[in-house]
Amino acid sequence: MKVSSLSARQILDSRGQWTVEVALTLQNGVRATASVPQGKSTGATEARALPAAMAVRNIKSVIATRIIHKDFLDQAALDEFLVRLDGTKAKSRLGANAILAVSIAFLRATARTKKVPLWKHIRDVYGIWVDPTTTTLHPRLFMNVVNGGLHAGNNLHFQEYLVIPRVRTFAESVDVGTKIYHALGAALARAKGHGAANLGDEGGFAPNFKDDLEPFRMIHAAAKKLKLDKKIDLGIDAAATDIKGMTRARLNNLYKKLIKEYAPLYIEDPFSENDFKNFAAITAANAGAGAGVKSKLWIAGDDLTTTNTDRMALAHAKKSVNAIIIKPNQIGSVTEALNAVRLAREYGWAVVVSHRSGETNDDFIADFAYGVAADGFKLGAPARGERVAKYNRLLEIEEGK
Ligand code: 2PG
Ligand code: MG
Repeated sequence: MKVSSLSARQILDSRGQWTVEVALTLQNGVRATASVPQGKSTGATEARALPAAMAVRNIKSVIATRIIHKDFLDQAALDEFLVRLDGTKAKSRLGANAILAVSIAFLRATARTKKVPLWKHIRDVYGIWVDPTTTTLHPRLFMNVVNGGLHAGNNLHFQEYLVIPRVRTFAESVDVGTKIYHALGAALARAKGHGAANLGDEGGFAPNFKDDLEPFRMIHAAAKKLKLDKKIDLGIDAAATDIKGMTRARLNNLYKKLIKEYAPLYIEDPFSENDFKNFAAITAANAGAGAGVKSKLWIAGDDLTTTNTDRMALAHAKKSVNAIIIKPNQIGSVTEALNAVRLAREYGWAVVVSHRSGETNDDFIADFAYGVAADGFKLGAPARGERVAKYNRLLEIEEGK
């Protein structure tokens, strides 16, 4: 597979920050574009994204000159070449954003050449048989309906309050989640005034609350009124690395109360990014490492593990988690993100693929989540164009496209 042209430009993400878009053409004339998202509550061990202008310059002046007319056997060959060309551990020379954009555009162009949907091509590249008895072929949707932490200007310590529909299809999941989302918005406006239905970075509601558990009370009440409470699970991304002014003991008490009152399915980053020990304690107390998708509580690493197989090995050795967030832009290439999924499966962890808080309208991540048969897909609220793009792509995938 030969690349005949590669161009790059800056575009805006959903927070009005510059990010990278590339357009790549293969020698067979097939063209594809790709743009990359950007996080705000980023882990310290994530691959380095460079300022968009620098990343664009690197794509044009370094990557393009080195890859055009070179023959790449497959996705892994291209990604390996890019990683070597960068030569640093954190991809800080060329930029993880520069490398990932090229990696995804190449993936998309290859899928188009094969005339198959992107998710199907991802399944081929992933290359391992997906056991239908141990993994869900339809990832469950993790819908972030209340925003706090760094993603909103309110008083919530936790970053994300997740509604996780427990139904069979994407269409039904979207329907259940959206009904609860709308009912919650109306209830918030009634209880706290109209401004309470304003939205945070990921499209969830973002007013001030009485305490960190009030959103759960209100989500549960809204679901119950709609008779949908038995069709959902609840979860949070605490994003605890960025929680200020709460001791570990207070956090632990809050989790105990949360688990007792709401029996959540999912807690992401309950402690800060190097606290492998306290992750292990909450995992052991509630679920047990290795039980993965069958655990009654998934304790997931995000800032802890950063889609990085070295960090994952540490977390595995210390029995810190039984689930993981996978974000391709934390590591910087499609192949490395697939390797992280593969290792998570080896460890028996539940796999939750995730978008970022700063998104573009690129819907690649929906195909990726479905392609690797993730157990969950975290994708924001069903509002704002950059979030809705992912929902609508899932609906298309379900129609076989
Ligand atoms: C997270 C993400 C996505 P960010 O912490 O899981 O929801 O946030 O992209 O800001 O890191
Ligand atoms: Mg997170």
